[in-house]
This record gives sequence, structure tokens and C-alpha cells, in this order.
Amino acid sequence: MTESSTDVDVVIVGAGFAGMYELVRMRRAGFSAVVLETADDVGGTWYWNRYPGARCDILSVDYSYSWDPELQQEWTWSERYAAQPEILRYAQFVADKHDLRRDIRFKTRVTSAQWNDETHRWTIHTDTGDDLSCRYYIMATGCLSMPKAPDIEGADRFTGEVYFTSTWPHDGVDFTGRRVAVIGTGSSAIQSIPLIAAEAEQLTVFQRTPNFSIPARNGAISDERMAAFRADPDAYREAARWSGAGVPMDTPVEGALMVSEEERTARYEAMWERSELLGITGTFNDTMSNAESNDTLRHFFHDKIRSIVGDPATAEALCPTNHYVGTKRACLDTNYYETYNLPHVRLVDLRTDPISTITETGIDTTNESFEFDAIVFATGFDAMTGAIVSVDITGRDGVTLKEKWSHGPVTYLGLMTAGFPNLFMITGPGSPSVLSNMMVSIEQHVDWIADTLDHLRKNDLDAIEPTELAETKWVEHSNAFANLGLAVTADSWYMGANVPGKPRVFLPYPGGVGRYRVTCDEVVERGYLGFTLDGPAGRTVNDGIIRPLAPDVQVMLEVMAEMGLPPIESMSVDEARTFMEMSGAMSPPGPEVGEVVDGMLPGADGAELEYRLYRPASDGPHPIVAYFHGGGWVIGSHTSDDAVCRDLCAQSDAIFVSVNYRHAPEARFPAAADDGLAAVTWIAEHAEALGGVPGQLAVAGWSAGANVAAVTAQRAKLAGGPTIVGQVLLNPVTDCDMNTGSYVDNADGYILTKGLMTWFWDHYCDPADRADPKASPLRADDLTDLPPAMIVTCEFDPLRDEGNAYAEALTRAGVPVRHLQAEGQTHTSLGAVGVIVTGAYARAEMADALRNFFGATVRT
Ligand code: N01
Repeated sequence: MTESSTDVDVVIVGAGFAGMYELVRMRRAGFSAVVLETADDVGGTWYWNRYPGARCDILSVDYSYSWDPELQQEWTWSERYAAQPEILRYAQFVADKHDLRRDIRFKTRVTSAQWNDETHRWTIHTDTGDDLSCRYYIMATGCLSMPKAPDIEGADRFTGEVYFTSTWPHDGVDFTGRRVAVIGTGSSAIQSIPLIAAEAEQLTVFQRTPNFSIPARNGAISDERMAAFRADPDAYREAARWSGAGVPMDTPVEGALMVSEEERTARYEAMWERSELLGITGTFNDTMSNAESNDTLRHFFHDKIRSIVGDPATAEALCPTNHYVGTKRACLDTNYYETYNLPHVRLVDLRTDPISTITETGIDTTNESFEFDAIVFATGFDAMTGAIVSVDITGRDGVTLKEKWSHGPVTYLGLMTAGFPNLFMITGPGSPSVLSNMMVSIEQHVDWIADTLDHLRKNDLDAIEPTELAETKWVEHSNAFANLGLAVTADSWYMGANVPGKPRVFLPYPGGVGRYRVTCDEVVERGYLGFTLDGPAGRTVNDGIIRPLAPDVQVMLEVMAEMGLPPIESMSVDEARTFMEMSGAMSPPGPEVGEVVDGMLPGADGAELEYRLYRPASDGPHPIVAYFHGGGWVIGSHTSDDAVCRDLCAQSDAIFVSVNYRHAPEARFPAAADDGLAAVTWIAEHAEALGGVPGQLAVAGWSAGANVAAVTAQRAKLAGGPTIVGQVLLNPVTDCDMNTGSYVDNADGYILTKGLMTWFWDHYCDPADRADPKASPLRADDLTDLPPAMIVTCEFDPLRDEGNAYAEALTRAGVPVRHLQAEGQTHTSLGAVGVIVTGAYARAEMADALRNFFGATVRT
């Protein structure tokens, strides 16, 4: 520490909207705090980005602080989308009103920071020579604040004027009479190009990737929007906080392909007229996840561009074809496409004619040499991580953040990172941040951090740090979420793909601000789950995983919870059966197969059983799988697992015969088990007539159906036939013991509860009979010589442990077993074909197992 050192509770880096509000909260909480800021005034991004046309692209009414009720009344925006000078004035107004500048050290850049594990304090070094010591170190450095270094050959050779949109001269630039080049066609370029064109004698735009942009239609804020806000500002802000992207908006319920082409186009036209960035991908619910749906939007944009831009070749060059709409950040513009109709404006398409070098006098492409008076670099930022790792931050054990993040940022909740106690990031990587209205995400993080510091103080603690497990699992969760969508397919700055050498990782958290807020709140409610808290009061490691479910499983459960459906076990049997049919009718149909045929086969005790046969599209004959549906022996039918049968049939290239075995309570134990054996016997005898290969018969089932399949395999062995070459058991009931660990862990959750299993067992089987191996196949005396098995269990299923136990027992008995425990999945999720994408791999493995049972050469 130098002589000019300062000891404070909190150092905040950055005096943009995040740092300013954090300072307010720290002061209110009575912490001593200093803000360090490179610029000579507040405003952050709005201080630096002063290029012509710079304005927000979230409606001004939404892009405003909510924490000062007076401010909301005092400040009136002049336009729908405020321009940079007005937003900067707003930041300055807030700084004045709350007298913030007295705690901000301007023209001060943080150069390095070191954690001291003895004192639980950070030492912060600055370029002014001043050092600071603080307990808590908060990076409010913004997501798009570190300009990307020019990565074009010869960039430093040009002797004319050079401008960067990200650090524009404060007194503006006059391009009158100049020949100007703009490199880049992202938001900054798209906003500035029309205004530069209005002055310049010649403007040449160098475009590597065209972007999607809609007209901003700037003007007065609509009466409707203002009325909604003024009527109840608190309710309006609250709706924003729990929304998907931090702006109150209706959530679309339909996919783009669910409506007619006319209807779809009409809705896209309405979106185009409405001129709101979030509306672009908010017209339908699957634009960001379904390529075909996104294509309809992409083509709508192409048509618009072609209708505006006069020169067909220029129009085509402006049509984005290598990424889906919304996978790179879309833009709002004022006369952007129209600008290319001006005679002195030209577009150079770098995809066909790349820049070879920048020269002293201009730019050379492969085919041409251009001379310019000025070059404007609108080439973007080292987003989300650049500003954070630009400071040399050293955490515990001498590890630097740069080293730790060398393969991509690793954070818990985008707020903190393990090994760097008391270092907070506002809107850091792994939080919704740039996918949302930044104001809402900033306020949520600032509040969370302020509340956390207050919690620590109240509890005589002075250090907080995420656990490795919590952090690793958060990154996995965020990545899994991202992988459900199309955004990971683009070479965007969201993916770090714009900066040469930067690891390719989806940087923000894609689950939405409302869901994310629930998560952060829950972390706190569960005693700071995933954090280690330390200090005079002692050290507590509250290790754990906040979101262990696969993200699409989580979303499905949320949707179901919102529907407020009664639990199945509270229904009558008839109601439960109707409910099951209705849910099946609402589910996606599963893939096409060659043929679906319904028929009847004899069950046990003279019963006549319906069956549905699914035949692969390839030429037969095929091996056959006798399939038994799920439904607790009570509900469901030969058609209720339709999508699963189609999917497995198509993937395994085997015939599936789904059997409507008799159900309880009308036909109690052992009717279902007896029907299983009878059905398999009949199928084996009629294999040829069914289009099958005699002797190539496997059994498969799901849940209670997997119980029937397992029991059938055992009984066929005991009876000396028919021959069964393999068994595929998905979440099987194998035992009547309802006190296993998985029953305890999942007693109340995830649709199949302990209560529902009790309801099923009670309908199916007397307690006295349940230990019979025909009900509990795990209890069979002899498990040797059973057909090879593929057993799939799910982490969040009461039946998990008994399925795992069956896999182990079969293995012990010498039966070849392939066992998969699907992490993050529930009892019903693997069967949700076309809904739960993260479960598809398990069905692919089941199909693969079937192919192996039948042998690769079976049909040749
Ligand atoms: O930066 P960008 P931006 N040779 O990265 C091109 C926010 N923002 O400053 O796409 C040739 O989007 C690059 O090409 P490519 C907003 O979130 C908000 O415009 O990499 N070209 C791209 O066209 C936005 O998304 C507002 O192939 C090169 C452009 O330069 C984010 O900031 C306004 C190149 C960079 O576009 C960044 O926007 C402005 C090279 N070597 C910005 N390198 C609001 O309205 C890069 N490019 C609130």
C-alpha cells in the first residue's frame, strides 16, 4: 500500500448505471464506498459511445432506473428511443440529484487487484498511483465497454482520420466533403451510417456479416405505453422484473409454424410496425429454438430488405443468410437500408471481396483499392469478459482471473467466481445481462449484492465465495440452456466469436430475467446455497446445486405448475385416464414411421387385447419389440406411448408392438404380468405374419410397463420360451419398497410422486402379493440367464434406486447390462419426445441397445 492509500468497505469499478446505483445502495446501507472511473464523468457506455445516431434500442421508459420513485416522476424522456446525449444527461441528473460524484474518483483506471486471504481484503491499484484497500470489490464495468482491438492487417498505417464508434470525440466529427469508410455493420454502424452518409461526400461501408434491423420509428413515446406506465409505475416495473427480457411483454403461446402463412406474415408485419427490438423474436415462441420457424422470419426480413433497397445486388448482400434472426444481436435503425439508395453510398461485401490490408491512404480489398479521408471502426467489443480480465485480478493462491477464465468465463450466477472471494460482477457472464433490458438486470444484481453484504455484516461474516461444485453446475446449466436454442450456432459476440482467439462459449445466461431472479432469490432463501461464508462467526460451506434439473425439464415443470393441475392421485381412475389421454393428445406426435397398424391379440385368461404395431420405413422383415406402456398398471393404453414407440421404432429399425395389457383396478395383479407373457408368446408365434424375423424378439417398457417387460422376460425364461433376445427397461418398477433414497428425495416432486406410486400400487396389487417376483422382479431368486438388458433410470425419479438396484442385481447374476442414469431428468421427461430435447440421447442409447440385441447383421 502506498501512502495515499484509502481503506473502505467497498470499491466499485465503473460509474455507469451499475456503479452509480451500487454506490447509492452502499451508502444507504452505511458502507463506506468509493467508485473508480476512467472517464471524467458518469455515464459509462453513454459517456464513451457518442457516435452520430447513438441511442438506446430499448424503449426509454423501460431503459430507466426504477429505484428512485421521485426520479420516475421528475424525468420525462423526449423520445421513444432516447439519443446518447439525453441518456448521458439522465445519468448526470441522477449523479447530481444524489450527490454521487463526491464518492467517485474520475480519471482513475484500476490496473490490478489482489485478494489477501489473511485479512479478507482486496488491495486495488490504480493508474494514478493511489491504492485502496477494501473488503468488497465490485466490478460494474459493463458488458460492452472494452473495444475490440483492430484485427485488420495494416490498421495502424492509415494516415487519415481514424475514429472508433466506441470512443467517439466529444466535440463530434464533421464529415462534410470527406470520403469516409465505415468498417462493420453491427448496431453502432447501423445507427451511425445514415447520419455519416448525410454529411459525407462519399461513404463506403465494409460489411463482413449483414445484420437484421427493423425501423425504430422514433418519435414521441406512445400514449398507450406511457399510460400503462403512469397508471401504476410500480406494477409496470414489477412486471418487467419477472418478464423474460426485462420489459413487460406478452409471452407468445404459438410457434411460427402453427399458424397459416398469411397469419404469420400479418404478425411479422405488426412486429415491423411496432418497432421494438424484443418484439422481433417475441412474435412466436419457437423463433429462437426452431430453425424452420426462424427461417420464416428470416425470409420476411429478406423480403423487406429487397423491397427497400433499389439495387438488387446490394439488397442481396444486405440479406443475412449465415445466421438466424436474433442469434446475433438484431438492431433498430433509422433509414439504414434506405441509405444504400443514395448515389454516394456504396456497400462492399467482404464475403466476396475481403479486405487485404489497410493502407496509408485507404483500404485495399482483394479486387479494389479505395482512398479515404476518414475510417470509422464500428468493429465492436471484447464483450462481457474483456473489461473484467483487463484488470490484473489475483485471487486466492495467486491464481489470476485471466488464467482461471482462459477457457471461458466460469461464474456462479454471473455474480461471483470461486477462488476470488468478495469479488462481485454486475451483469457478469453467466447472468441474463445483454439478453435483457440492462437496467432491470443491473438493478437486480445491485440489490442482490447489497442485500448479501448486509447479510454478511448482520451475521458477523466478512467473506463469501461460490463453491466449485455450484459454479461448475451453474456453467453447465447455462450452457445446457443455450444449447437448446439457435444462438449457439452463430459467430456472434455472445459466443465470443468476434474476438480472434477468444474461447467459444455462450456468455450470457439464456433462461430469462424472471427465472433468473427466482433462482438468485432461492439461493438466498436456502441459506446462500452454493456459497462458502466465512468470518469471525465461523465458516460455513453450503455446497449444492441450485438448478440440477435439465433446463427444458425445469421449464416443462414450471409450465405445468402454472397450469395448476390437480395431482393424479387426487383423481378418480376414470378422471386420471381421461387426463392421460388429453395430455397425450397435446403432445407432439413423434417421428413418422413406415406404417401404423392396429390389431387384437389374445391375453391371459381369455382376454382380448388391443395392440398397435409400428413398422419402420425400411424394407422388412424386421426384428420385433413387444412394448408395454407406462401408467402405473392403471392408466394409459397401447396408444398412450405413441411418440416413444415411433421414436424407438424409427431409431432402432425394429417393429414395435405396443400391447394394451389389462389394467387395474378392474384387472388386478397378476393380470398385467400374465398378459405380458401371453402377448409375447403370441407375437413370437406370429412373428412372420407381423413382418418380423422369427427369433428376433425383445421386450421393452416404461415405468409399470417396464415392470411388465422385466417380469415377462423372467417368466419366459422360466417357461422355456419364447426366446427373448433383450430387454429395454425405462424407469422400471422393480420393487415394492417405497422407502428407498430416491423415494425420499423425490417424494413430492416431478409428477411421479410417492403419493402417486402408492395410488398405483394400491390399485394394482394387494400388499401381501407385492413381494412376488411377478410384481417385484428384483426379488426373484434367480436372475441368471436372463436376456441382456438396457436399463435407464432418471436422477429425479422415485423409481431411480430400484432401477439401479435391478441393473446391479442382473450384473451380479452375469447378465450383460447397459445402464444409464440420466442426470437432470425425471420419471416422465425421457418420454417427452420433441419436448425435452435434453432427454433425446437416452432414447438414442435405448435404440442402439436394441440394435445390438438384434445383432448388426440380423437383416442381411
Ligand atoms: O459491435 P458489433 P457494435 N473486419 O460487434 C464487424 C450494443 N450496442 O458496436 O459480424 C471486418 O455488433 C463485425 O462483423 P462480423 C449492442 O448490444 C447497442 O455495433 O463479426 N468487419 C460487425 O459487423 C450491440 O450488439 C446499441 O462479421 C469486422 C461489426 O464490425 C453491441 O453493443 C448501439 C471486423 C461489429 O459489430 C455491439 O455493437 C450500439 C473485421 N476485422 C451498440 N471486426 C444500442 O442501440 C469486426 N467487424 C443500445
